[in-house]
Amino acid sequence: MTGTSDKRGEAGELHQRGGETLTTNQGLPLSDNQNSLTAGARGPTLLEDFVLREKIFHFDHERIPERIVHARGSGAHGYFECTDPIPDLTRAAFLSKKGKTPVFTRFSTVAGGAGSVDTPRDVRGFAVKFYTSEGNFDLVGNNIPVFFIQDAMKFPDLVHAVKMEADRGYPQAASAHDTFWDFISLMPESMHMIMWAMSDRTIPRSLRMIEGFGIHTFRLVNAEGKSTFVKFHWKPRLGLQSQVWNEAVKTAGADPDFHRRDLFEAIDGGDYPEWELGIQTFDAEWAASQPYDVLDATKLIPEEDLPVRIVGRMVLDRNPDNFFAETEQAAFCPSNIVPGIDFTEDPLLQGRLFSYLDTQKSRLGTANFHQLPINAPKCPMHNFQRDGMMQMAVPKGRANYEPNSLDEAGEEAGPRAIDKGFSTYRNMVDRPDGEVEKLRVRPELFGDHYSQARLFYRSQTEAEQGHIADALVFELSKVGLGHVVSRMLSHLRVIDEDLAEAVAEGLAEDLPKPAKPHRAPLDMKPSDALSILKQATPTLAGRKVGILVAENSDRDRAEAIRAEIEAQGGKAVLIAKARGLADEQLAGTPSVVLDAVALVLDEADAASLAKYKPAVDFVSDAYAHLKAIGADDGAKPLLDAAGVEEGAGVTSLDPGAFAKAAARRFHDREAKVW
Ligand code: HDE
Repeated sequence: MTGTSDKRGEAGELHQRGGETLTTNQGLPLSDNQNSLTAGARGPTLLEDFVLREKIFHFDHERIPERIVHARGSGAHGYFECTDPIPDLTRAAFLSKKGKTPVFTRFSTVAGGAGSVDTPRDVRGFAVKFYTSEGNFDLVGNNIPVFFIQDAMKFPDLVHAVKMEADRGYPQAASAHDTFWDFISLMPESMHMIMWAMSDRTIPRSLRMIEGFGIHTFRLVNAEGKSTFVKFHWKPRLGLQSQVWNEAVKTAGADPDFHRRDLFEAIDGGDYPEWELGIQTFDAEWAASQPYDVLDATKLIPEEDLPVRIVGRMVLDRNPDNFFAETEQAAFCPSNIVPGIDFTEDPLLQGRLFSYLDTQKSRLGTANFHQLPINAPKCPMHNFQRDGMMQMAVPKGRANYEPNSLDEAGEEAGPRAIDKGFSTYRNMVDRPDGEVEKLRVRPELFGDHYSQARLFYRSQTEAEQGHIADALVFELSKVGLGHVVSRMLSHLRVIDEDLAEAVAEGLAEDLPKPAKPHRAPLDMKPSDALSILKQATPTLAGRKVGILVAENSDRDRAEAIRAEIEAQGGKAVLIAKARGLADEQLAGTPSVVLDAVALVLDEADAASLAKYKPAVDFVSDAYAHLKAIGADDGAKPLLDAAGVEEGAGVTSLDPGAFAKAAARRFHDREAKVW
């Protein structure tokens, strides 16, 4: 009996602490949320306990199927602002006049599960839902402007091949394994994408520092019904920045949520990430004169051939209130378009128009998923679709069909289609004899699989080309099937002989005969816009600098460096081995989560830190990851222990000189460190 009254006391106290009254899902006020209903204090739990049953029942069903691809993602709310309206090109309201449109954006990796790490080598999804006044427009893109395959028919094979292998259930979130490379080696059309996937684009420093691409050619349609082809681009205000592979690997361990945390903290701290929306536009005649087919998603349009025109900007300024309700339940569909935007016959896009709608039913369990707050349009929505599981709306009256004349009897007749509503652009695919031919063939120019792979590779700096070769060596070294490695080398020979040789040497393999291309590759003019390093402009914006201090440090110097970094838009934190001496503790802040380090130490402190592994790693990793290191003579014992040599990027502690170096990475160091 004593037990029973104690229980009541405990529950009562907890209840007092909350604000609102705790209830069941039915609204029944509860007096005890801590103890099951039992027959006596030590007796069995009673089946009657509906409070317990409801709570456990709901918990048992908390999880929903994760996305088959792009399961791991992070989202944020914000707005799109049209700054340069294009009513001449499109009648889409949100692009026709200056003004803001709310958005929700979700970034993702592709291969890993929902709980996988943020920094594997992988493509990043970049999906934006625009809640426009004419309905939701979803621009569901990636951070790479091309794709692995040309036809939706191959997507399930691609995804099966890259995901964990069917029998063994690994590797998680990695393309470095047999089945992926087996598939790729049999798929010449993937070669262009493989160049991008093996480049530093797939190991970004931050989601705030990636580009986005709609990939497919879409149409813009103006008020007169004139169609213009368009490619969509997102360009990050913070510039592009990648990690070094070794750094990405270590980051996966140091902070599995590196990108999610970075996005959340930036927005939480008022440092709102921003992208410009750009378009490349062209007509059918221009398209016909290019050496590639604009309906082929494995091809891009070089910016040098067709400049990107900026029409607006997107700012992400609000974190989700609830990860599950918003980020997890967000349902993007490329088929969500608005009047003034339309599809093309790109066979990859056509397949996507079915898949996304279909998959939401499986993930969210009902055809009414559009009623969830994150998916619901913010403009009025009326139609005759009714019922279904989890119907939230309560339509009135009898008018659930069309046409009807119920209004003649004085009843509500329901909504009507209007002339200026969406109508599909009438692209004439008819032959002169009036017949429409349906074929399962690819257009001839889709058969050029290597020209743009070569263009991408040859547009990179030497350091970036080295990274591509290293990435291929790493990935292929994990492939146990000899013939697959050999087949990949044969493709690389067609892309670029030097690349093939570098990879073959790294793998200690002989070079096989080159692959036989369906169409001989062309030498396209290299494009600087394809290289991260050629476009890089040094900046501290969005970057985080660590200042290592100890007992005897010159605090004024450390603060002067912090002030300079912050004056230039960066973040700076003091780090020390001892809790209490600085903002963060050295053991928990390895330099992989920083962009540059300054060592404000006297010789005694540096000598003692030189015997402390996390301190030596802190410096040697920063050095190996090509980051600026600011130090003076005092830090020498630690620099020596970490193997740091003088040279570019190793500066004094002068705040100006260090801040200048901290704004970039030093790729010329690579030959020394790797
Ligand atoms: Fe997706 N893709 N995809 N994809 N995709 C999905 O839809 C699919 C493709 C992309 O943050 C799925 O809601 C097919 C290209 C992003 O929620 C699924 C094909 C591009 C996201 C699906 C492609 C993408 C997805 C899984 C070949 C870049 C995450 C869950 C025809 C332009 C969206 C879901 C989010 C998600 C199918 C190819 C981007 C299964 C069939 C090309 C960013 O429907």
